[in-house]
Amino acid sequence: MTNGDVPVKHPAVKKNIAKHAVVETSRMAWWSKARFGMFIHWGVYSVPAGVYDGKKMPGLGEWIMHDGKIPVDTYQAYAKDFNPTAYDPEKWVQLAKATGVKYIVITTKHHDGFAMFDSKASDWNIVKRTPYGKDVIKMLADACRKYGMKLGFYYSQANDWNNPGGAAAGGHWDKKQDGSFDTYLDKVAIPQIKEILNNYGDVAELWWDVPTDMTKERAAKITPLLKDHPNIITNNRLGGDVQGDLETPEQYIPATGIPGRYWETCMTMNDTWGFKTYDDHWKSSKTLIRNLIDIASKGGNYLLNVGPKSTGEFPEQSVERLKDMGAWMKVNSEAIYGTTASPFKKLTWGRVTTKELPNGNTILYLHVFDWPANHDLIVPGLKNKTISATVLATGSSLEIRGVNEGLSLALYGSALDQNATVIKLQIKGKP
Ligand code: FHN
Repeated sequence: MTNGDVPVKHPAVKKNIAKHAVVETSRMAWWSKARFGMFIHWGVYSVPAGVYDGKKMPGLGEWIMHDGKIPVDTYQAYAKDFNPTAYDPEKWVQLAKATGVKYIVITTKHHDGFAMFDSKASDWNIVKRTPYGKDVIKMLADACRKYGMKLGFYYSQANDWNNPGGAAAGGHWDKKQDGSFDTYLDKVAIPQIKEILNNYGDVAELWWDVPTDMTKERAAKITPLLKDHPNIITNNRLGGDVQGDLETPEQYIPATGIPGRYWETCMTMNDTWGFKTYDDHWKSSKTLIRNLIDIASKGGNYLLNVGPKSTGEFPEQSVERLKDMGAWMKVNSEAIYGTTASPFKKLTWGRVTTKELPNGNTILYLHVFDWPANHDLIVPGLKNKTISATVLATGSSLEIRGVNEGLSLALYGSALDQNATVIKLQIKGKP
């Protein structure tokens, strides 16, 4: 899994850049300001949680049926043990808000075809097949509405390893899954997309994924379903050359952002989207905070994943990191929300986010990752600008000196954790 700065690799994205200039529209305004969302991958795969036939499975938690070539009847038996009695959606939403997240995108149906909502199109769902028997998507939608959290839905429109005819990257391993893909689309996917669009209130984002066998003709049967929902933001993964609103770099941060497109980097905190008992490659809270800063400094959004357990609780390691991020955001969120990309190409000491003010002035937020040993932070250009500089967290002002290559800012004697320092530069006019 790659993390950090990598060049934009996808030819399709390069094509998008040519085709789709970013047109700031009111429907994207809330999203552009948000900068930070929470992905939630939750399903019946949280029951095996990475273990099948007594073996620790190496792959993604939510891919266990595919990777283990688990027969339909064996896999569907997990539903009998799916009883998330500790599920408390209000607690989830309150933690998301305290973390500084502005929207949540949850899996309503992943590739295993298990609907986390009460679906009339397939009884392979949480209401019909589990002892819990409740519509967890409705419960979450109610909690989001109560606390003013925007809610988006992930839907695996093509891959479905249980409903007959659903696609399966690499082909089905159990004949029970065989069937016509177009019949699956007509009888399961399209009716379920209508259900999630119409039964749970406002949908902020629709997150398609893995468009196996999705032709332009098939995609053209799905896109009209959105015509009565003009404000829903969609991504670039429906298939059939439908570009959607968002590019979706996965597990990496494009080195120069994706100019000309809205983009949302989705990432895990460890090595899996769906919960696994045995996954201990957890990124540090500092890394997660720096990812958020890096992404915002390039003009993108961070969609950070949580994989709840089968009990309905977030893993302890996720909660710990969300609380650390919330503590940082409590002090520094002004330097993330509503900002745009840095005006500088590459800085040795950290990242910059920008805020252009209605009065024509500019705020630059300097996110200092590595304070220079000689205490002098060089900011290129700006030499003859009228500037004031304060430490965001404390308001204490800094000494500024013009130097050849720009501005030198000295921060002496700060008690601040210099790895988390954000300096607010207020500039008269443009940088
Ligand atoms: O196959 C899925 C995977 O399970 C996960 O949902 C990620 C999240 O972006 N998307 C696909 C892999 O690209």
